[in-house]
Order: sequence, then C-alpha cells, then structure tokens
Amino acid sequence: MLTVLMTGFEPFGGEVVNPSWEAVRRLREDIGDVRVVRLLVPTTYAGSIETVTEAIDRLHPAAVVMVGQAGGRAELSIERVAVNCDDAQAPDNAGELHEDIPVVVQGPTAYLATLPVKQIVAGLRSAGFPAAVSNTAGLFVCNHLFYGVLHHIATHDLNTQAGFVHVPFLPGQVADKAGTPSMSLETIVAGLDRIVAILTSSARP
Ligand code: PCA
Repeated sequence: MLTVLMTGFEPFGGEVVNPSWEAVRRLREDIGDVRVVRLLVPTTYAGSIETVTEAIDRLHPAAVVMVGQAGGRAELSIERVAVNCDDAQAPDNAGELHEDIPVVVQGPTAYLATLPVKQIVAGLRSAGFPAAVSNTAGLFVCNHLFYGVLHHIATHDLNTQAGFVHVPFLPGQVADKAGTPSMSLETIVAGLDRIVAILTSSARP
C-alpha cells in the first residue's frame, strides 16, 4: 500500500478558514490501495517544518503534497521551486516577522519540487481543472515549509517525493473582496484527489 501525506495550513492573516486545510481534511483516507494521511500544519515559521518532517520520518510516504492558500490566484498552482529566503511584511501566527533571512543558514539557494510538476498540471487540465505551473511560492510560511521539507528529504537521503500546491480563496472569503478570484471547495477537493491519482498511477510499474 502506498502512503501519500497531504498537508494543509491553519487560517492566517485575519481569515477564519484556510481552503488548504478545509480541502485536505475532506479527502478520502483510502483511495484504492493508496492511503491518504491528512495533516494540519501551523502557519508558523517555527512549527511548520518540524510538524511535516516528523510525519515523513514516521510514515515514510511515497509522496508528500503540501497545500496552502494563495489569495488572489485563480487556479490550482503547482509550485516548481522553493527558495532559501523568508521575507514577508506580515507576521506568522506566532507573531514572528521574518525579513530577508534564510530558511536554512548556508543551505542551497533553492530546491526544485521532486513531484512531476508538468505532468500534474497536464493531468489536472485534461480533467477540466484550472491549473498552472507557478515559479514562486512566495517568501512566507508556505515557501519556508516547502524549502524545509525538500532540504530534510535531500539531507537525509529519503525516498519521498515532495511538492507544493497553492489553492485560491473560497467563495465566502471573497464576498467583500470585489474582483478577487475564488474556487469552490468541491473543486479544490476534487483537484487534490486528482493529484493523488496522477501521482500514484505514475508511481506504479
Ligand atoms: N498560505 C501562506 C502560509 C499559509 C498558507 O496557507 C503562504 O502562501 O505562505
């Protein structure tokens, strides 16, 4: 049985929900012979990496798909690159402000996602989901976690593929944000479900 670890974040920045966790927590736990483990991650620099790397070391998943909210984006964004830099104007949920500091001191400048980014985008699009490759996961907690997990996997020589998906706001979050795109929870859940299917079908011989 293959295990896929799916993570979502707590709400942040004054929002009362985070579509990443709302969608991840609704994923089915067993899809055929794939076990989907769902994990809530704190939106903090200090806690996010440890929360996910602890689960990777315990579960030895074939893949980890980290999911976060990218308010303002219209499609499912499959992130290609994580960079070794935290630089945000807003504090995390612990009140920490990180301005222009590395995620890992003396770590490599960047890591590329080890999930098949282009194949995921093509698979989503052919199934009717709005999806695109993104070349920046921002410089806030999402990029921090993405970089930290790829660094952990690389430095411990682990056999887990890792990637990051940014999802749009939910419709209810944009009720007072005229002109801002959103995506229904059902579509986000179905898109994440499709990503699991794409990954696990390509992982099989
Ligand atoms: N999105 C933020 C952090 C948590 C989340 O869901 C980001 O894009 O960095």
